Amino acid sequence: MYAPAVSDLSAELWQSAARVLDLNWSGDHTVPSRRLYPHQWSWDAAFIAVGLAYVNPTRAWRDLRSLFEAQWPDGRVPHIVFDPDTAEDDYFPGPGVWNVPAYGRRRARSSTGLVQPPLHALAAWEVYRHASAHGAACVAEARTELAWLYPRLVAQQEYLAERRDAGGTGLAAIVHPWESGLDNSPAWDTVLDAVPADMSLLELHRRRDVAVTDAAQRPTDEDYARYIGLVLNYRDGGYSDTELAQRHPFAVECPGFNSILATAELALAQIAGVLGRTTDARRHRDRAREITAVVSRRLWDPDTRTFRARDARTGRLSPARCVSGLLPLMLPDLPAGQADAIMTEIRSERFGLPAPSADRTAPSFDTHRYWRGPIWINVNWLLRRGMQVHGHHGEAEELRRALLRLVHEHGHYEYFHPETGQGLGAPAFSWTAALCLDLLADRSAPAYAR
Ligand code: 2M8
Repeated sequence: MYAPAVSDLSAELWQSAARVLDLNWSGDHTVPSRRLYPHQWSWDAAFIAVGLAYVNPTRAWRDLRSLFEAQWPDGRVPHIVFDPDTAEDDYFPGPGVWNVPAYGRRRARSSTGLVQPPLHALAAWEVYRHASAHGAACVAEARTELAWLYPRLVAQQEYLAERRDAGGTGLAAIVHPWESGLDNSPAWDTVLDAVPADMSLLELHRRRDVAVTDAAQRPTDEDYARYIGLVLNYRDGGYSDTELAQRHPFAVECPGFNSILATAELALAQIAGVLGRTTDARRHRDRAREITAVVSRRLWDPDTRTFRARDARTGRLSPARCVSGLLPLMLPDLPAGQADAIMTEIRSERFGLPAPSADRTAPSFDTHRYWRGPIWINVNWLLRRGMQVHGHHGEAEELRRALLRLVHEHGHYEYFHPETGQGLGAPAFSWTAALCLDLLADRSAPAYAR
């Protein structure tokens, strides 16, 4: 097994992280957590591949392939791909609720109709970039896999850019909080207030998450009633994106999601370069610049000098300051004044390092509840990349060490109490383990070609 030589490497942490990934390998893909999330999740697969690049690159490619084999004909990559060997009752809402046909070659695997942040191009690039450490056979494998993935990654971007531009602004809108990956973030509160919470839906369908995790660490029943209502509305419209803003009560432009969308274009430019597609590489870089310009213009609140989610239906910015508003830092072409403002926000009492998922000083801040306060490793990993992109190497290193200390002391939990560090949610959680491997190896992030 490959182990990097870094001074503060904890052999124990490395071994335990690799063990978590082994434990969660299903034989076809890696599950986020055996008990809580027994299927394959989209953006989890990307973070997981970043870690597998060190310990099992073949499995990293297998994970990505497995996800993209379930891609829809319209290009969308589903947020969950269901494992046909897992019982309907083991996850709610399961395949019976979504009622999606199995797309692709592997006909038994159905999926949801939602998406998640498109991090896969970045993950594929990271796995490729690391292949040479494993020898010539791995480099050859990586080239084959990149060539297979490239057109699929492009189709994923096209779906988001063309079908999800609900506001006609050049940004992709999410149609459900689950699409952000930051499910019950306060960023969605004002939009969700206008979505009816039909509690009878929870009598029809029993929540499984609160049977296996502490309910105080999960979204409330009211949140879930709204989530299910939104799923049913989108499903009953045939998962169509036509006239979204008119037909669907939730269409939101998230700064985190769109920053990842632009980052994906930069990773695609690198991949196209390796595949000898020079014109495509230029086109991807142009797209990244275009998306960055719209994020910078449309999701920026000049009064508070922060990035916010925008309701594509009403045009209103969310009043909540959340970790998603810090993620435009990942964009190399973000104007320096905005990047500096994000760093000021990170250093303020509202956040600090590692960054909690939401503003510590807001009344909605909750130290235990899911995306409303706890610290998550994945968004901090993205923030660290942003700090490197904008030259804040000292703080990026401080963050790397703080994240490793947190996991070392408390375990590979899904999320962490923002004051005590206590592990919350699922133990033995895949992306925490996977990103620990990357943080331990401490490869510096690439300066993206502009
Ligand atoms: C959480 O979301 C799922 C729904 O997609 C859930 O709560 O059941 C989120 O943290 C999401 O970002 C993550 O991808 C998923 C699996 O880890 O869990």
